[in-house]
This record gives sequence, structure tokens and C-alpha cells, in this order.
Amino acid sequence: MNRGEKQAIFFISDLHIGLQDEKSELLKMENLERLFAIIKAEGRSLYMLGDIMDYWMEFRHLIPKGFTRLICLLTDLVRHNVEVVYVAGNHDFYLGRYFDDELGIKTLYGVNELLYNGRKFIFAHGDGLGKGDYGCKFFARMVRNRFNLALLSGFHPDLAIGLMKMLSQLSRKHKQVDRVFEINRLLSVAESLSVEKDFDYFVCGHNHVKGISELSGGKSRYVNLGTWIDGTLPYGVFDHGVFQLREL
Ligand SMILES: [Mn+2]
Repeated sequence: MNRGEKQAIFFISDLHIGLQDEKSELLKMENLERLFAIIKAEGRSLYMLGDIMDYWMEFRHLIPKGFTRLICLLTDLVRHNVEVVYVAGNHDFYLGRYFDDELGIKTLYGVNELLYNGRKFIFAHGDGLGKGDYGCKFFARMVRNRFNLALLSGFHPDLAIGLMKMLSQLSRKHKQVDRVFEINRLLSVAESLSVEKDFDYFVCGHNHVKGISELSGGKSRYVNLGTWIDGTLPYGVFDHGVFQLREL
């Protein structure tokens, strides 16, 4: 089956692979394999909207251990002619060139747009947008900074990746403090964006609160993909003109 016959676009975010205990991580990968089987059968594209891996750091000649099965599953999807797009989150904030150059996966940052079958999607991970979320913005500026990254990649990889895991924990602690605020922040970002421009769907993750809601104008929708670390397995599907949040 080639990409032309398959119509559905799938979305996932906030799997935080590598964060949980061994048993949960194993189960997560088995569930991901089940989802990818569905995508292979029905999907033309998979959009991964950030925090898929809980941390990532790559060097000129090295990539971290702990993501082998994910990489195998992604490679399999690409070989089955599924277009895979990976938007960086605040945990997997710098994806380097490995995904693009060796896996055939397109990496993106920030806010992006997609026109598909006459619908306009605006998609992002969701960190650092709108007013507030200053912790995330500061964090992103610090770690995405080329100089700081170069500094970090000059360390021994075990030390650099250790520091990266620590930064990932710090990012999480900050987020817990602002949880209530965070839940409304992305929705209001989508609201104000819908006043400025036309779009059908604003799709994001980040705050781990899944849901679809209609925005005030009645024309556009806000979609949050939720997370896989709270015992649920949500994913988004756009097929035949309809966007749905499903549970695996
Ligand atoms: Mn996030």
C-alpha cells in the first residue's frame, strides 16, 4: 500500500520514554508497537508533538542508549512509507541531526502549520507559548543556546547525558508548581490565535490534559493530546475530515 491510498494523520505527544520504571517503560513500548501497527495500516503520516523521549542528547559520533526499540519502531514506520514528523518538546528540546539524516524523520521546533485536505492545522509542543510559562522559556533559552549545547557536548557523554537527565527533572518540577495555570494557558493561546488567523485545528500536548474543545469563534478547535504517563494511551487521528482523540 502506498502513502497515496492511506489518508489518516496520527498525532501523539508526551510519552516521556525513559522516565518511568522498567515495567512501565516495557509496557509503553509494547503499546507503541500496537499503535504503530494501526498507523502502518491506516496512516499516511505520524506527527510526534514533543516530549516523546524524556531526554535526548547527541554527539558527533554518539547517540544515547535507552531508545533502541523506539528507533527500530520508527524506522519500520518510515520503511512502510509513513511520513514521520517530530516536533521538539521541552524535554527532548534539541533533536540534532540524527533523526533527519539517519532515520528520515523531519524534525521541527516551535509553532508549525500544515495544510491537508483543505484543513489548516497549527501544531506545536506547547511550551513557552503566550504569556507566562517563564520558567520554560528561560529553560529553553538556556539549553537551546548553541554555546551552552557546545559546552555540554564537550563533556564526556556519560556526564553530559547525566546533566541532561537532571535538567529534565528540573523542567518537570517547575511544571508541577504551575499546573493549574498551565491547564488554561494553552487554551487561551489557541483562543487568541483564532482571532488573528484562520485555522481549523490547534494541536498540542505539554500540559498532559487531553481534550478537544471548540474555540469561541465556532470555527476552530483546540486539541490536546494528553500523555501516556498517567495510565491512559491517547492519540489523535484526522481522517476523512474529522479529528478524533482515541484511546489505544
Ligand atoms: Mn512538555
